[in-house]
Amino acid sequence: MKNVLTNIQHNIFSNKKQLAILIDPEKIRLSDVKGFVEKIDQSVANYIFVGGSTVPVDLTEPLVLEIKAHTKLPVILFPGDVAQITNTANALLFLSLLSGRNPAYLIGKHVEAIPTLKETSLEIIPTGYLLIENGATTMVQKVTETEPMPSKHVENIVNTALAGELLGMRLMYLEAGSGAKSPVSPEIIKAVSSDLSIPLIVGGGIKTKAQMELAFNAGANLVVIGTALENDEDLFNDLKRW
Ligand code: 1GP
Repeated sequence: MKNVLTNIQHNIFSNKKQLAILIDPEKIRLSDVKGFVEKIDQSVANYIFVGGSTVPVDLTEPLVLEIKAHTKLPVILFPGDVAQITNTANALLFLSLLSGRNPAYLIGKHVEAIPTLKETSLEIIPTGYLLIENGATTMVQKVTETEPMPSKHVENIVNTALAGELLGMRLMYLEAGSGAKSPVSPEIIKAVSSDLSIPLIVGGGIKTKAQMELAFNAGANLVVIGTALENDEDLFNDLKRW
């Protein structure tokens, strides 16, 4: 059923905070997926994102199948590359890296993906993706050969997000980068969310429940946590279903 975007919108309408746990196929063994997914299932998480910047071909599909064997939560692809697209997931964030000026990540990879997507049953969700500087060089920056947006240029970040909305994007993702030192600031989240009409996703460097709450309170509709849970599954104790 193609209902991921509708579900996100419905939850916003009902004032529900939404959490996605990101699983990077390179960072988990298939044999550990069951235990990890059971913890996700007992947490407040609403979605599982799957993806990474440098995932070898053929790792994504077996991972998605293994995740789906153990949970009914929707699995949403958050791909770093075309090779990470698999029909076994529920939805695909069709990401355009609006913060950068590398045509490959603005439109090129999308054209490459069409032969796969023509036949797909995936729900495809056009998503604007903005990499915001966090004080350290991130993998996204290296792989895409783009610069992140300076965090002090708040107006430019807001304008870029709004341009994405006017281009027809259905979600906007503010990204500090996987394992970022510090997450996107509440100031930026607040400025973007108050002008934006589409759902706002915030991720990168969120390591604690307090940081997650800070992002929600600033206006994030959906928060993404990956690295912190890879490093310490005890964080699940703070994310138990309320
Ligand atoms: C990365 O936004 C996601 O693309 C999640 O970031 O791994 O730092 O939680 P973390």
